Amino acid sequence: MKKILVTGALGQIGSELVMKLRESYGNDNVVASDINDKATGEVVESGPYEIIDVTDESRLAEVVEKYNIDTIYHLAALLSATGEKNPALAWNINMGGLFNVLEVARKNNCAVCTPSSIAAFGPSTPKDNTPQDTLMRPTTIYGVTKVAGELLCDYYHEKYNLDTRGVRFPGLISHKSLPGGGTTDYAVHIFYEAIKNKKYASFIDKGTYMDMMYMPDAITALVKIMEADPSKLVHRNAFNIASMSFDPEMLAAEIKKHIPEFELEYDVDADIQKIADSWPNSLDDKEAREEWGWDPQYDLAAMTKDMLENLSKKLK
Ligand code: AKB
Repeated sequence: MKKILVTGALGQIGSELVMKLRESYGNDNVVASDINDKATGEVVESGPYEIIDVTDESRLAEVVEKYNIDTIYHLAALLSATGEKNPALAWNINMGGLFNVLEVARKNNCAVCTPSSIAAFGPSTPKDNTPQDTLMRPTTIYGVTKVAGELLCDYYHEKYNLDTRGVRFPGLISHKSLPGGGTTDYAVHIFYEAIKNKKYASFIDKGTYMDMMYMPDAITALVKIMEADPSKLVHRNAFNIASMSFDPEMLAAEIKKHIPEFELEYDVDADIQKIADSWPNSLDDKEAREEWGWDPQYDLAAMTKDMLENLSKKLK
């Protein structure tokens, strides 16, 4: 049986990934960790929980040794909008944290899964149907840490034969935990406001297309890539994955099918818009489909329906 450690376990992805992994591998075999020392809730209460600051390598090593961990899902990171406000902190957490995880994994022979992002691309990348292997010159500190992280994971695989794997996540939409500090967060906030106030002022401008994904597909991707036959993986650490691409108008039109009174307004944040403008409109995920059977289940219509149903119950 696998012994798994998840860093950043209380974040938007972690809080759902931990519960899914515990369902599959058993509660005691999945150790959740986060920097939060006052956390409560299902992640903390349904299995082991450890406080870890990923910039502290010795603490990471202590937990890995204590539980005999063989697989690390490393999710702790600062996102794009927050990163631009404090580039030094973003570098420290994203690169320092990843380096520590890889070193501890090397010394304890753990497999490592770290998500990259559409942010690894930049303005000179082909915008539409962005290929798996292409020009990558990101202009945000978050993007710089993501592309460097992909290369670092490749390096540990090549040099130390460490089993490193990962995907490039688009904006993730979910109803359980809110995202924090991302450029794509508008696509989550819009649902809360649509249900509560029947209107939303978007900080991303009309006509700005970005890839997005519903959380159940994102969780499946993380589980599936770690279960994939390693001999079939050519692009280990940075698979493009995609399921839908839309701009705020398209998303609002879909929401209106369920809430006809809903109104979309704009209050564009120039700094965040600049980040969005530097990212691709849509990725080509052919390699992920071919190499490990990536097959997303939710398109814009299915995601919107499910989000509204679940959030309406939650906000009642
Ligand atoms: C962000 O907006 O920063 C993230 C991402 C696309 O990686 N959601």
